[in-house]
Amino acid sequence: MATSSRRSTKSSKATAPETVIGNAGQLEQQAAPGDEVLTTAQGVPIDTNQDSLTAGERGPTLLADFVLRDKIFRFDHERIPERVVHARGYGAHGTFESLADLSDTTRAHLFGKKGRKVPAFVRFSTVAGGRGSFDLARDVRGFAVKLYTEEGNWDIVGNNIPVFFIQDAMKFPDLVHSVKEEPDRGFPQAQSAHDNFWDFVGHMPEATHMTLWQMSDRAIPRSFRFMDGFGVHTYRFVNADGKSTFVKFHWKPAQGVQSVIWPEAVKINGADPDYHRRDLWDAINSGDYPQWDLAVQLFDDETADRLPFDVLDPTKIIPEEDVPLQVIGRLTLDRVVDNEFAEIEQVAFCTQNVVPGVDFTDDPLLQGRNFSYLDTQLSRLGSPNFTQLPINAPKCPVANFARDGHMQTEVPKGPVNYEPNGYPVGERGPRPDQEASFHSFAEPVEGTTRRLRPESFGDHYSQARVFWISQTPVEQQHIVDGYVFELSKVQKPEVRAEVVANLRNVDEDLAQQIADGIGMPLPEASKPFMPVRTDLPPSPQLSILGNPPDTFAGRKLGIVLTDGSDAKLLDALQRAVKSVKGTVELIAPKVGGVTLSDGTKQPADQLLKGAPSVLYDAVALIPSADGADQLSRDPAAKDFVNDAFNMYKFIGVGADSAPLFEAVGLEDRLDEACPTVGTPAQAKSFVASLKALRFWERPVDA
Ligand code: HDE
Repeated sequence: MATSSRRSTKSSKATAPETVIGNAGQLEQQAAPGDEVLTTAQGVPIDTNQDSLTAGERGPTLLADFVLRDKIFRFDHERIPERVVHARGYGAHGTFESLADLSDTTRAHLFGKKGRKVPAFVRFSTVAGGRGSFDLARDVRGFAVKLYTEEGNWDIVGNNIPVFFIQDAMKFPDLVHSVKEEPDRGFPQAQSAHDNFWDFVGHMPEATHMTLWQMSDRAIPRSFRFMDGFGVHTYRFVNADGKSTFVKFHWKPAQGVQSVIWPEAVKINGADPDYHRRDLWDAINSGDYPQWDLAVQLFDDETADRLPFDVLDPTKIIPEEDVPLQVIGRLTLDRVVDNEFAEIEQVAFCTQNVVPGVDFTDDPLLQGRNFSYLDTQLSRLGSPNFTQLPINAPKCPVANFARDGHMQTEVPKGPVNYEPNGYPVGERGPRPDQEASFHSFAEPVEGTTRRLRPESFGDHYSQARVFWISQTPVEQQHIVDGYVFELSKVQKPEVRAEVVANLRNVDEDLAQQIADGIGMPLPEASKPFMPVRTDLPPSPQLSILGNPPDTFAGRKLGIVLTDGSDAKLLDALQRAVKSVKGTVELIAPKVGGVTLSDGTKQPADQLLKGAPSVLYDAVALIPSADGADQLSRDPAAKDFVNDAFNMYKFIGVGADSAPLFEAVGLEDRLDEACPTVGTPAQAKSFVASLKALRFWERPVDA
């Protein structure tokens, strides 16, 4: 907005804004020195922001009131169509640094030398829910990265799950229709737990692998910071000689991968629907910058031919045990957005945004995406000039003969908007440059035009089985629970049967457990297109719990205080958490705080009734004896303890808190993850134990 001197007040009066009281008591702050002057969109300064122009004191509003019309008009058009998928998301700015010289493999300038840095923007998202839905839906998470390189924008538009539901773009509209709200009733919102989704995937054996991932803990991440990212498709790196190497992209979080459990997700969605976006915002603003390594799997045509799956099939992974990961860069997110709409909502990712040295393969899903993303931006952002929006604009020179269009913000100079032309160099406009340019990979292509799925895409179950057998028993139980929950929301028994019939091809025990959980007879197995391979070994890398981060860094301890809580103990807990790079939130019966044992007044971060323990990775309750007595009668305090216990969390049990634990009947069930925390030394050892994150051994249904 304009801030010329004409627009800032010159008044030398007091700096406090002058508050004018209107005829009917309405308050208005008039511009003070340093304020910008309020104007219409056309820049006309206005005298009041409270009242419209009427004829007479109680008379009609006049059409002549251009100030009112300008304001309402701008407001009426504030919303744009939300994304047709991935509508709910959140993002941040950062930097990507190359950690490898890959010039033998790709001519991308970024990887020409170790240490090259480019600005980055990342948007994380859920898929099915609308823009206002909750963060902890059971859903795939989008992980879309825009790298503003010297050779143009490179977008890696990935997910936190390495495979996809379908093999061909032709099925995408059907998939999305099936998972979104059912069209007659307009619900359920942001969840796959309904008939249409399971009906569709039950009829699509190729979706079986992805649904196993979706029912696993991967679909309920603890935070965006604790997720993997995957490019999913096989791409190509192409070097200066035009030689291609296949590449799969993986983002590995330095923070480790971590998820919540389903009963926790259900409660978090009510307690804090913005749990994930708040987490990212808070972490970055506190200087705890999340980082991911960019790792690649590089392989040649011979390796691709040797693998038991088609590398063009996006429902398959390439196990890390077969083609190991190689770290080539690091992404750091270190700046929150200034404006959610201008940056997160208007950012436009396109899979076809690649740079010289990066190219596509014939994965049919990827080919379809290359059309869809550009196309969708037009209906979302309204103009092909969306590339000029600050968040989308490349940070390298852009020069071509594209002109005009809605919302053109550039003012091209000179008479030339075509080529070839006879104007001299300097006036004739831009020209191609062979050396610097993107050259499409010269791929030999032959064959007859046809609409047929390749047979090499036909093994729908073997990798689903690999995923299943690679999980720890706790993770397997979560997968079973996920299916039982979702299929219990399905009303048609035949839809449930179809899904379980497919799962019998993955693992009989899995199918049986789900059937038992639902209380249905085991249906006959569906007939696989190809024999299922039972000889493939597990891939330990596919388990989250088998690869624990072993740190409390970036995690949060919630401490419940009352009047009289031990000041020294609180200090010891806070110091210990800080030393392991975690954070603390203080919770009290009143947010105004408590008076500690030494008489100091300690403000709280949260009101106990507004901060259930599901919001914390671990909790400690250190009330005074009187405080514990009061908490023992407080339903919010009892839920706090019960949930923490039933969700396998570490609980620091204050020395005087017995009445509370007795009130919930846990006094005899406290285990090694519920130690007494009464002294600073106990506080220290309790915090040291938190790196295990959960105590899965706890028999919660005992
Ligand atoms: Fe997307 N997808 N997608 N998708 N997708 C969109 O583009 C589409 C697919 C992914 O934060 C849309 O700008 C088709 C796979 C992410 O802005 C749309 C197909 C993967 C985001 C679209 C797929 C993704 C999108 C909607 C199958 C993981 C959010 C708004 C052929 C590798 C990006 C938009 C953001 C968004 C189409 C499949 C990831 C409609 C046609 C596979 C992370 O263009």
